[in-house]
Amino acid sequence: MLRFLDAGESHGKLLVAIVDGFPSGLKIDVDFVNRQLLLRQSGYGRGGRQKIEKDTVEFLSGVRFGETIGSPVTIAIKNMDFDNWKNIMTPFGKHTQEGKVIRPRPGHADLTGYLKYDREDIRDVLERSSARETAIRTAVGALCELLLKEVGVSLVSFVVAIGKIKANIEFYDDIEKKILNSPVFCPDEKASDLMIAKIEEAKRGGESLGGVVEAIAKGVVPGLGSYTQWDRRIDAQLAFGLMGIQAVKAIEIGEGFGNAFKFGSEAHDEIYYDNSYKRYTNRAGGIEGGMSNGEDIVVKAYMKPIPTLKKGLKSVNVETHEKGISHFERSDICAVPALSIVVRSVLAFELAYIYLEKFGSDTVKEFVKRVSEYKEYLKTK
Ligand code: EPS
Repeated sequence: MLRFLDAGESHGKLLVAIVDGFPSGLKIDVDFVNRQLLLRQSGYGRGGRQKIEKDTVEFLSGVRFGETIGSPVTIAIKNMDFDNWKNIMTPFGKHTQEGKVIRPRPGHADLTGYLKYDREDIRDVLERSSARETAIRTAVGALCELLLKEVGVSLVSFVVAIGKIKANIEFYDDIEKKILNSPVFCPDEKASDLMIAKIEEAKRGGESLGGVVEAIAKGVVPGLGSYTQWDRRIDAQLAFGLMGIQAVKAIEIGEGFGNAFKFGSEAHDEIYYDNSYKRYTNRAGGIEGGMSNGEDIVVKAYMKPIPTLKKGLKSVNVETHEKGISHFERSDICAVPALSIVVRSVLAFELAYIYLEKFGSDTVKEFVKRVSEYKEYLKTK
């Protein structure tokens, strides 16, 4: 079973993850992992922190001579900013009031975390609830994407909305190039410009912005997941993983939201046969009956605006109960472009998990063989 745990505070020494159940024999393309980390950092709308960090992955276990060996893979990313926070984030140093947070941000984990873990300083909560953690999850997902590539699965993700600005996505062959040409990772050039203007408007107003991202997995075999138990449904598993991303408040599979308002004949994807079973449309986002159906898997994640606003929101001082304005020190204005990279990684992890569950194996060699045998079998149906 593929699984991972991660740890690390936003301004602590490092972020770390142990990935367990990863098959042996995968050649690690470190450049690809670092490319994804760089992209996650570089979308338009980020704050000052990204000028300090230079996220790169370090392998601490489970890899020898560039190849996974079957044992747990431990990876780490250093927080460069730790040097500026040593006094505040030290595990054993002298207690300091420096950097103490006492006015919780509405929409953040601040207040409930402070109550739940009985802390005096909200910093103890915000350090771990911070979306900085998505850096290590991006690295885990990038590893999984390398594994999926071995069985012909490819992923792409992009931004479809920032605030009220919506993109008109047309599927060009060179979509990846169009995504990377856009500072907000949106393949619609016009919308991309409007999104940048919207982020600037938010910046001037001391505001923050949310939005929507889409991720697509191509080349996924039919039959992943199962209708036989509720918790084996692939749509349930994908939604679980994706909802676990900070600030994501809704997940859509295919045209899940829109289909609720249509007649059945407008919502379903009619079937034809052309060497394999195909659909005229893909409104279901590649999933029917809790199983992949062989079409592209299409998911969207909806992100709320970041709760750290320069202009602040009404809050309360937790030491005096006096009215006040929520805490602000430094923040991103919009992290939706970053989310597109994180969603791609989380989708890769969930798909790798489900692939290994069906074709489970200890080695990449076996895994690839079993998937290709299954593809041969499908041709006989
Ligand atoms: C975050 C607050 C900001 C973000 C951070 C997430 O950090 P800081 O308080 O240091 O300015 O930049 O995200 C990252 C550091 C990252 O790498 O994504 C928060 O409160 O969630």
